[in-house]
Amino acid sequence: MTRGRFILLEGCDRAGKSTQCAMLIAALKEKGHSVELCKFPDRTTTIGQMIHAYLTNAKELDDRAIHLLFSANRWEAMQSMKRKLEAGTHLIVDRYAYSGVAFSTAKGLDLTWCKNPDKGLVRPDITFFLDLPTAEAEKRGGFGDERYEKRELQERVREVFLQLRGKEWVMIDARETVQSMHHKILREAEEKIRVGELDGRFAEEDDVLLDDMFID
Ligand code: Z5A
Ligand code: MG
Repeated sequence: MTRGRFILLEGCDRAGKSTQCAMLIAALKEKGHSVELCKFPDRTTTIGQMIHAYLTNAKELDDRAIHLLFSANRWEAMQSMKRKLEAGTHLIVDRYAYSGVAFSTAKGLDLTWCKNPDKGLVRPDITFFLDLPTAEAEKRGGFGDERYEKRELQERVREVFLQLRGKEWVMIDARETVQSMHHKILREAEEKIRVGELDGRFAEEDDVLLDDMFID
């Protein structure tokens, strides 16, 4: 049995990450795959509740302290994520360490410092980056409700995201319709899963989970 694939959706605010995660999970399940969603921040844990209080302006925290909480929120999920991947379940992940580094660096923290706490997390097999101009994001539902939903910050976040672009990234124009984005994401995700299952050489090389997020 091959391990599950780690499929990440990252990108700008309101770009449709959560919408696309739900559609991708439904489509892959219908095709008989074992698939689960992981969402960061996971606001259900104790650490996640502290993050939620910060994002909704109910609590003030030092920029470095909140950065470390976002990272800890990923580390606390790591054993369970690894177990699921090793058991052959594909994980569809809604935001991850790229968001962590992009937001904190855009606030003024040092890029290398921001990467350090996430070093060693399991690396995604494929990352879809949903790219949306801030002016378009502002027109979409709910923009402006939380702490980081401000135009200048969002523009800096996008610049850092693009600096972090890895070789596993697939760029998706989030100005397209929900359906058109879904078709592209599903096609690429299925291809990634198919290669993992059928290509012996690839599967063998890639059999071990890559615990090397941000390790050069
Ligand atoms: N953050 C951080 O600082 N550090 C970290 O380590 C992590 C996160 C992991 C909360 O994240 C904040 O935490 C976030 C980054 C920071 N801050 N900001 N800003 P979150 O993931 O909980 O945020 P969210 O509330 O889910 O928003 P989102 O992720 O930005 O939205 P989305 O998932 O990309 O979009 P959506 O919910 O699918 O869709 C948004 C709206 O647009 C909705 O009305 C849709 O119907 C509409 N939509 C979606 N697709 C389309 C298309 N194609 N066309 C037109 N309209 C569309
Ligand atoms: Mg979302």
